[in-house]
Amino acid sequence: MPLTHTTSQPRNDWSLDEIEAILDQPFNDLLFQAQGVHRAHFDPNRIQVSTLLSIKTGACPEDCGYCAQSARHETKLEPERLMPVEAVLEVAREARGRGATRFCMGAAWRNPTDRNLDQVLAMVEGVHALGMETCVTLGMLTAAQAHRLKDAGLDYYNHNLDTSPEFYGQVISTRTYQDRLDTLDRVREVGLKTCSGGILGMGESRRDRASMLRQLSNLPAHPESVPINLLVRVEGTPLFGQAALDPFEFVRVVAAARVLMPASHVRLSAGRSEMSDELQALCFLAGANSIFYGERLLTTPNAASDRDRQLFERLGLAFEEVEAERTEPGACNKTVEHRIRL
Ligand code: SAM
Ligand code: DTB
Ligand code: SF4
Repeated sequence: MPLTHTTSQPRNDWSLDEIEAILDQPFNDLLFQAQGVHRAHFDPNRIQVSTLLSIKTGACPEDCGYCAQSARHETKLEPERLMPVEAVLEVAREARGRGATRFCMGAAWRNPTDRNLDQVLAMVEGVHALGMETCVTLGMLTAAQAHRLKDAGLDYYNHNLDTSPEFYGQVISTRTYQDRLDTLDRVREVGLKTCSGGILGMGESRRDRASMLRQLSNLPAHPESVPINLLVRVEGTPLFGQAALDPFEFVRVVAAARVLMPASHVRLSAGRSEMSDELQALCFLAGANSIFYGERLLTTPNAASDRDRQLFERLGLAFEEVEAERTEPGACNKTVEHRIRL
């Protein structure tokens, strides 16, 4: 019996053994399964694009072992205070001018203070007024803060589980896995769309990768966006010397994410600048249908925009944007062609 039917409804009762069995399949069988699921839910030749901006950089009190922005690691990063609202809107306008329609703002905080949040709300309102979709990632939130973000017109909140509950303690000690699940609950409960995924290549096992996918796919509602990051090995972080992950293992996880969360956008996130065109193409074949577009991620370089444009042309892929419900009520998931101007 197949492990999943391509037309089946999304499930949130996956067992770890089922997910491991999906990951353990011969590579060609796994990609065939993922392709079937992908084509049942999406146009396979359209990719959603988001643009990222770090609105507050570095000096973070958390100890995430992968992160350039932790004050506990000796990295070369220059900390920067929370940007003025107008400066953020200037970058957003420029991104919009190049064709971007979703703007994601990241802050190196354990959690925002209410005063910080006031400034972020003004950014969200300003970007929303530009007609762009908005996403922020600010760390842990209270329910009241989640409400305020929703009221300001925020569309998505990014908060990653990062890895399995079992491996988590080897990477982060200053916030618990349950803290992350609690923030995701609060965000979902106020009606925000969730963006949640993890990082591969931190020394975790395949079972850990299955366990992380189980956490994500068994949430009460699948995250609308699932970023799969390949560890960017930043000098000065504890994970700098980590051995490179087998690229086919990365593709397997993308494919399994597609099978487990069939209607979610699976985002090929950090690490693309180190990936060959062929590896990225395999990820798209495995069901990845979203990327970060632009020269930088938060603090590290992203794949160059002209390289992305060429890759998309060579693969016959078009950039798409999912229209926000607010612009066309009842028309969510309507896909429109989205051309990036360089
Ligand atoms: N400070 C907030 C938090 O951690 O919740 C938001 C920003 S944080 C940089 C967002 C996510 O970026 C992390 O959860 C992690 O998954 C990803 N990330 C950070 N550094 C990374 C790296 N070196 N390689 C891959 N992903 C990374
Ligand atoms: C996500 O999953 N990846 C993005 C976004 N969400 C915020 C961040 C990647 C950061 C990569 C390292 C850096 O540039 O600092
Ligand atoms: Fe801080 Fe977020 Fe980096 Fe962790 S991932 S150190 S919380 S900025």
